[in-house]
Amino acid sequence: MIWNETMECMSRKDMRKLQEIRLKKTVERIYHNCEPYRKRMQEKGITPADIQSLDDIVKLPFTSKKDLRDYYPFQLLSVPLSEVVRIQASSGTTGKPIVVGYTRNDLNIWGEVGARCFTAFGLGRNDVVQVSYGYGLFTGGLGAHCAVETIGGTVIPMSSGNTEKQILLMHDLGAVGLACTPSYALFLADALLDSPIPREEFQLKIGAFGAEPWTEGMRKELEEKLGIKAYDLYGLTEIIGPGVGHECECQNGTHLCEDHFYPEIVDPSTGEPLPPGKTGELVFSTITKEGMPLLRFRTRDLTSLNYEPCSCGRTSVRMNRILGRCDDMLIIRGVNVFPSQVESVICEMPQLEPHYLLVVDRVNNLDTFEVQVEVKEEFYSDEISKMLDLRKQIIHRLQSVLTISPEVRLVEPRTIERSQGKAKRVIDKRSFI
Ligand code: DLL
Repeated sequence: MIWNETMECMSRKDMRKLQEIRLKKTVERIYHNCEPYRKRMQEKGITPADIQSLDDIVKLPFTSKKDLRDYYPFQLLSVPLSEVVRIQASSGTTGKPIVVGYTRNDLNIWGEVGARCFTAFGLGRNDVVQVSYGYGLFTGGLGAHCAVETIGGTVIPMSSGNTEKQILLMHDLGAVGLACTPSYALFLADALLDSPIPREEFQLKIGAFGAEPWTEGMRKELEEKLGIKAYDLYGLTEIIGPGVGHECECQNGTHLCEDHFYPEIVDPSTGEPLPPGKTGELVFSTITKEGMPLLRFRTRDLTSLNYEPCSCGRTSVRMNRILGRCDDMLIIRGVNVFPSQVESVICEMPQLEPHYLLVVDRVNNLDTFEVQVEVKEEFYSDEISKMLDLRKQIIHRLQSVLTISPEVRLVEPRTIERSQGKAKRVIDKRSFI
């Protein structure tokens, strides 16, 4: 099912026309209503009249996370605070959070794009959906909540935590959909296995997973463990929250709601636009938002775009799996390493659980790199030679993917700390030196 066929299946030519009209209007509005943007544009010597087509977008200044911190909390609003009906904030780890204000209309748009996502996952008005993303300032809980309500489904506003109750309600209320981070879904999958309630008594069929990078291997793991179809849900606070993009039944790329969020891919180091298909940093301009519209926001997410029509019938551009964030990339002994590369190796090996941790340090001016990974119960053995052999196999595979060789520490099942929200996969002790 497609929620909004007009928008999701529009010809590429008409989509560009629509985006152009919306971009021009947004630039006009921002220029007149948001001082920091006006100043930036004046510094670059441009006015809204310079933006006549989508190609002119490259003339506009970029916006970064730092700008949102510098203009905290409300200076990037393009409407008076009286028009703002909701505040959300991102789960920043350092300093001030990133605060975003939404007007009533922005919330309607959020509901609309969320509805497209959950419809594409195969959910509808007859389905019960358990939302186990955190509720509060984080956009996951309320974003997924509003999406399910918009399609007329029945939402269980569970939030994260309280595992026993998660399992009890999932069973008793007959949840068909589960919306949470992939790492929390793994945690719930283990809890489900431990539960005395037999799997056949659960109705669960569909997972709406996102908020952190995950691999195809992790999808397979989740689909097998939970007996469901696992779909990618993408979004970020600054743009709107979950609902910026979603997979469809083809599970072959994440469709972006590009009539609302115009995407570009740029070279992360130079900011130069890259052609379709090339991997680089994803950049969004919101072209319908009122409260805090953003121009050319640098997401730090690394991916590529595919403009081929999808066999599901949607024509919207598809984003390939996010490789990681520019700031997640580790440089170890001069080599670029993404946690997702390690995850794909771990998920390929039947002896391993998809729970892992990368520990990087610097000893005597040399980088050390350790991968800790859990071994499945049935493969965990007291026989040292067996464990050494497995360790050797893992090092070998990691080396062929990463081109550097890590230390590997095999740990017992269920010893690596579980996450109820976004997983923490890396401890880089070098940052404290
Ligand atoms: O994580 C919004 C969200 C909530 C998306 C629930 C999906 C589901 P932030 O906390 O601002 O917002 O974090 C945004 O998380 O730039 C990506 O790096 C990462 N991210 C989000 N979704 C995905 C995904 C929410 N499907 C940042 N795949 C983004 C990979 C994702 N990374």
